[in-house]
Amino acid sequence: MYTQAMDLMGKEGRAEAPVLRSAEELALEARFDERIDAGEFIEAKDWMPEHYRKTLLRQISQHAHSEIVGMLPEGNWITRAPTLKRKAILLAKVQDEGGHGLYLYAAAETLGTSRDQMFEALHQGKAKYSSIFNYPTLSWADMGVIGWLVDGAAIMNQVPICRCSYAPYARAMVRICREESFHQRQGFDSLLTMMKQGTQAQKDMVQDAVNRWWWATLMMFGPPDDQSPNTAQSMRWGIKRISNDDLRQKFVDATVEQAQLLGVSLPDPELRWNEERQHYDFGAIDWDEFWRVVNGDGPCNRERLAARVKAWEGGAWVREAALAHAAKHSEAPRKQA
Ligand code: BYC
Repeated sequence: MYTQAMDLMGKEGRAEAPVLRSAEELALEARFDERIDAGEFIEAKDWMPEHYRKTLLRQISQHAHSEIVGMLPEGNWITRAPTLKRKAILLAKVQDEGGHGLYLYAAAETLGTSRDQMFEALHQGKAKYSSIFNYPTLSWADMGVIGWLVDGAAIMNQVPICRCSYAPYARAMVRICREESFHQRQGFDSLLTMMKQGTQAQKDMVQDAVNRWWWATLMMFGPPDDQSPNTAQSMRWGIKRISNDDLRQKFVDATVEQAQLLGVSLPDPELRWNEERQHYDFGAIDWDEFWRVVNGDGPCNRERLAARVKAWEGGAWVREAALAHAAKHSEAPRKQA
């Protein structure tokens, strides 16, 4: 009656001490797998394997942290935008990123971890966020390039997540992707204006920004598939729909033509169309640099984390005031009664 099975996959998907599971749990898991295979969505109240819950929590909280840390490099340029129109667009975009973070923290909270716990993990350097936000924004052209390349890569990665098997994450992604599409287009438009109507100095500034952001953008999609410990299981569960390498290839294929339209070159001498593969070939990515940045040693890791911790500490009085206000209101009806 109490047959037990060995589960050798630990919470992070890596081999750990065997976990013993009851027959009841195995039956629940078999039913869960059937639902995934049938393309059904999983809701927060539904039974799910612990490893599925932890994998989602890891990805969604990292995604949320990426959105709010991602406000910092662009936020640096709000006061220096060249025109009122560009300032209004940039303000709206940075505000959107904050909103995306909030939808995503809310989706992650449905998995049983509080927002405060997620913030604590970020502030202690235990939680990851996208490597791309550890690079500096050195010129106004970086704003256009972040929109065009970084948001472009984000859309490529995030559209498939709208079909993620976990419904609260999928629902959040639908709205986020609509806004990301505006972000990408405003970046392209800003660069096109500089490339078609700008001075030679402005055109050079755009090319310099493209040269600095291109490789870091390709790294956003994560390590190559054969070095990605999470991809196989996440694809099995319908959390990820397309692998890191396939998304990276789709992004390169789509971006080369956009670069031609803009009149900028991409900094890769090995980039060329491969008739046989019907895809662009591209040069080797510096994965040592990627891991250095992911592990905390990129150009701006310390600065970004310090800015988030400062914002958290500086906002303590707002949280306290909001809680005091809420407590006062929840007491009010009782006093009246
Ligand atoms: N940076 O097994 P893998 C935005 C980690 S924000 C840092 O392939 P997975 C925007 C990975 O977490 C867009 N770490 O993992 C905002 C794992 O470590 P752990 C952000 C990375 O999860 C403001 C390890 O490497 N988008 O658009 O299957 C302004 C092995 O990787 C990175 C998202 O967050 C990286 N680039 O796949 C402008 C999308 N790549 O967790 C724009 C949601 C990998 O085992 N996330 N790692 O310690 C995903 O789609 C997936 O999590 C990833 C990685 C494709 C990123």
